[in-house]
Amino acid sequence: AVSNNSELTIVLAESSAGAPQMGSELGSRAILNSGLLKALRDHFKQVHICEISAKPSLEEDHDHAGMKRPRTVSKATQSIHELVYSHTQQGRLVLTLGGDHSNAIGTLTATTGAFNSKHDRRPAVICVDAHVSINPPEASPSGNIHGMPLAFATGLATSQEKGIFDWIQQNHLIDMKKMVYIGTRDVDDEERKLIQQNGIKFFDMNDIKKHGIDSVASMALEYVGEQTPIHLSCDIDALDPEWAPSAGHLVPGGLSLQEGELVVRRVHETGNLIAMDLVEVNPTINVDGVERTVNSACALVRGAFGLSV
Ligand code: EXY
Repeated sequence: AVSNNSELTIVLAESSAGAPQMGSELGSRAILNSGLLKALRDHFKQVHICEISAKPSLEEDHDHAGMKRPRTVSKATQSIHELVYSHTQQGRLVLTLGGDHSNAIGTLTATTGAFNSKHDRRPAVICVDAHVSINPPEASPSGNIHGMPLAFATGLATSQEKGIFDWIQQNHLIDMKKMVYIGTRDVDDEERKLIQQNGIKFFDMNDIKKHGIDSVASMALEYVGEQTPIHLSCDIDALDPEWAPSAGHLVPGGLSLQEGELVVRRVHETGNLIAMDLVEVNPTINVDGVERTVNSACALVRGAFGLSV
């Protein structure tokens, strides 16, 4: 196993500054407080909890180079990075509960940086997501940084501007050859080009319909290789809106909860999971569906860490 698996750090990434609407900052606690914390405490020898919030900044945070609220997001993700980096280096598993997907800029750069410095190898990244979220700012149709995390984490996007992602270093960047998407179905033209140009592996919903989720999980895991630490980055919108209606960017035709659970359990069974992100649960959207969405999020976390159903 690549981590000691007996200690878990939970990072509450209570920031929605990367999304067009607020609300996902309430997702972290909604997920944790629905029985999940107790289940995780029963399962792990030790559970550490840390929180990072990004209150809407009172100072000026004007758009920069096609990004909205760049300083607020940069600052929040840098704090997340520092936390996740140190806990990963201590051999702990890390679960980050969002918040919007921009928070993954902090988590992905952290696990990669920590494994690079300690073990001299970069983790694989498995993204379970309806989107590929790899828009460089200049290509983004919206300017929302939650559509950009993989661009910054791979180095396809960079910023030299003081206070705007200038903290990201070369040795934090994830390996595009060890990256795979599962569940994609809403990809911008520019994103499609980048995926093709860089040979990034993906299994979209058509692949899942064609091969079945179990074969797709096998192919994805085979692609990343045995003995490779895995960072699992889950956006709740990978699931069909039926299973996760309280999310900001609903795309029909997604994974059933059962399919989502199968993927995360297969990741668990490798014994190589080092970190998981669960982002974009927004309790202010489709209020009637919050419980359902939170339950789905919990099921994915439980599956990824091998808790009983
Ligand atoms: N590709 C679109 C954009 O960059 O604005 C939409 C991104 C939505 C990201 C969602 C929440 O994870």
